[in-house]
Amino acid sequence: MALKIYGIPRSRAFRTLWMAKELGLEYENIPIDTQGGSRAPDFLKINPNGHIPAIDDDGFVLCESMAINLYLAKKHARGSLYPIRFEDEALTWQWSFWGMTEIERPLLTALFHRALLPEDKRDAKLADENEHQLGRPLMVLDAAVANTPYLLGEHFTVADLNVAGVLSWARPARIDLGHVPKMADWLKRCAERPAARAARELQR
Ligand SMILES: N[C@@H](CCC(=O)N[C@@H](CS)C(=O)NCC(=O)O)C(=O)O
Repeated sequence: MALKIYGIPRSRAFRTLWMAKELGLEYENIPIDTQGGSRAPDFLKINPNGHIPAIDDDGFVLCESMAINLYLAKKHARGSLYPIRFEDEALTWQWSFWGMTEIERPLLTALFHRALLPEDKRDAKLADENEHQLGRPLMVLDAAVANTPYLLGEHFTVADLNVAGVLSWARPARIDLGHVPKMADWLKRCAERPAARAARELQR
């Protein structure tokens, strides 16, 4: 049975769809939306949290975008997208948790208040404050990719995908990346991968 990926591509399910494309997996995308779909009784049986993405991998159900990507990469791509060395695996977790805890919320707040909310509901000051909060973490990321093309070194891994997946909101949120040029180059390298492009196509 093909992997089922629940969630419309214009959501955090984008991260999982990008991973599925990197891995060349056969999958079925079930377009659960955020306008009620994720709270419908049938979907709550899949993810009682009422959030997308979630997957059903031959009966194994999992939610949380970062966990899903770590699972899929470890299952299908140990030694390439998923590292083998314990230390590299730990760094992969570090960067994935970092993406969720250090940058996701301020980035999403800026995105909502600059692009997603109806204009009369946007708070420009709040958006600016949240962009300001991103200053330090983005400098940390800039330093991490100053001397190597990817977070773990020479090769793109799930660590890059998970962090770049979150940072795919930077452009629509109009985050100024001028002070973090190495990070901006890294983000471009990640975003230009064929699998990332293919996943973005699904958002059109
Ligand atoms: N930490 C979760 C967050 C999931 C999440 O909040 N997804 C949003 C869409 S991007 C959602 O399901 N919103 C609809 C709702 O909460 O009803 C993850 O990374 O998977």
